[in-house]
Amino acid sequence: MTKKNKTLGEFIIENQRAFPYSTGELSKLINAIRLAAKVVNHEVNKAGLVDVLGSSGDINAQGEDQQKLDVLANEKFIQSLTNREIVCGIASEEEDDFVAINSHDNNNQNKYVVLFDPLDGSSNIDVNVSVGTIFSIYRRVTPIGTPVTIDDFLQPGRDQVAAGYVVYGTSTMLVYTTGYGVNGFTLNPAIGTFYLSHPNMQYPENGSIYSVNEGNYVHFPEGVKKYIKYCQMEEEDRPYTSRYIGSLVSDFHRNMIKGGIFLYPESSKAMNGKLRLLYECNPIAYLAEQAGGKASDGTRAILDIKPTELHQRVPFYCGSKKMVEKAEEFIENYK
Ligand code: P6P
Repeated sequence: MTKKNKTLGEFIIENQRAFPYSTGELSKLINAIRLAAKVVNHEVNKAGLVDVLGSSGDINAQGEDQQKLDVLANEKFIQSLTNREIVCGIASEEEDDFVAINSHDNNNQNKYVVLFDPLDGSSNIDVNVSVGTIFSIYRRVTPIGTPVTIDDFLQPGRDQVAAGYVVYGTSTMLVYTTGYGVNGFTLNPAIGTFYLSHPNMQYPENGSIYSVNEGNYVHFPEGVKKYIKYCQMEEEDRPYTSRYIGSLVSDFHRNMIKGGIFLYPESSKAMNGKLRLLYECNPIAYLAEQAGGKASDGTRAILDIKPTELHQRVPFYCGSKKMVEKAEEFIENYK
């Protein structure tokens, strides 16, 4: 049984020992993310006090109004990853194209690329609802020492070497996996240290929470409508409880702890749904599978999808294995 109260730093070192031939770069990468998470946490927590609310006036790659904290979080993560001389390329929801990181000190020998949504759920910032950072890490596929190309970023989620999120909520947590289970660390803001609070997180195989924006119901495919009605029927262990925060990281985090399903379906308004494959669905799907859950686009496992564009969107059904399988059954039967 993993000892609680271990710090994230101790945990990383302990796991580093598990990979005797690793160069420690992945550990340095997680440490860089840890630092950026603490800086962003500080800014998010004081957002209501300092004039960082409201729009920066810029528009991001999604055509969405860019909140100042989005811009700040994006800058902090890029800065932290760049300063540590660890990655060779970065892709962000806030950047139209990927950013090549040329590290002169080690002659471009860095082998990891990082994709992230620096502040997901940012529309919730000025109403004091939890937001999050989501990150996804791959080894580059093009030769080390050459400039990164789009191919280094358009990898299937199954090839991630690590993924995780920071949830800036009632407490700030860093939850991540390197392919050996999911572990959650809670920040003690008084000393700026993350402590192992949720070792070996497991997705309950079943659950009684469903999370979907029911305001889009009329636009959903027939199978999704039928599944939502199934959740609401008074039968067996139902009706389920409806819980929807409108912040992916928060909805996912709650469902991973309590059991449940999150749905962001395609609709007549958005043929591929809203969530982005590379830096929202893939990392969340990797965590879900590592914790024993499931994530699909309604028919295919999210992690098996071969990406074609940096900011592409996919329908997203993620959570307790049996709940996702039941939703897929309805989607299949009413195609
Ligand atoms: P809607 C936040 O903007 C986000 O990208 C996810 O965090 C969240 O799950 C989803 O959009 C909410 O979208 O259309 O229900 O407001």
